[in-house]
Amino acid sequence: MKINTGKILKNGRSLLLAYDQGLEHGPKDLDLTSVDPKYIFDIALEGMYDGVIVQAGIAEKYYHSYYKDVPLIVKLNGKTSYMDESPISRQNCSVERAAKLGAAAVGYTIYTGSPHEPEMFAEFSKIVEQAHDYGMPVIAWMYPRGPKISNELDTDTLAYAARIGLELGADFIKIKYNNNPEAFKWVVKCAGRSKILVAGGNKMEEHEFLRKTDEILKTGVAGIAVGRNIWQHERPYAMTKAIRKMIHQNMGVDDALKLFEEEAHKEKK
Ligand code: FBP
Repeated sequence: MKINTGKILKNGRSLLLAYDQGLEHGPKDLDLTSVDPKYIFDIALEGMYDGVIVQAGIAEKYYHSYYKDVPLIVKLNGKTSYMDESPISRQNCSVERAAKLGAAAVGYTIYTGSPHEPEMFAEFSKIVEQAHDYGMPVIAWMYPRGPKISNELDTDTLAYAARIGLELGADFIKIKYNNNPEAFKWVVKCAGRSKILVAGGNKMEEHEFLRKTDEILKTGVAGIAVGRNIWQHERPYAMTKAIRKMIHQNMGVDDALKLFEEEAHKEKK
């Protein structure tokens, strides 16, 4: 069966909007605006994202035909911030349910280095098999974490996580950036034909985020899967336009910054 990556990947590049933080971190990440999933789906649609990532419950209640132009990515596992010692994230949604919800792809987090790694490997492998039977691509959040991991951003640790993602059958690997572009190229290499998407992280000042995105894109990744740096931003559409141009039209960071300023000014009016 051919894996249909074309819905979430355009000319080898992808810009995804992540909104599973309500479960992963709790409402502390949200405010009176971003607490409403409709706000995020509207940004995803108008911002022409290549996919929006949510848990099944949110997909079920908020993703409907109006949003059909935004590919839906259903996260199949999740854990709360109460579970940080020896993390395990168990499956809470089947591939079949995701397919019924209209998913273009599914996602699953593996905490490499956790004592519960074997359970997550086993669940993930079944998910890959089932999703591929539907022709659906699988995105693996490869996050080193647990007592054996002293530095989640260590290059060898990230490279190992990326390699595991490839070997377990992930089509895309979502991973954190180590702020070292030369070293990160090795992480990208280790992922082989699995495509790397970099996670956004805590909200930062827009100039910093755009500069970081530019640096990341030069390491050979397919794109980014960003959350808080968009929907916690007071100008999410201006941010989106600038990032989209960088990802899909190779716009340089200085032009992207200029575009952000212009668009932010328009958004203010
Ligand atoms: P952000 O861009 O907001 O960091 O989202 C990316 C993401 O991978 C989310 O999908 C997920 O909820 C979160 O980061 C998990 O990060 P962590 O486990 O480090 O809190």
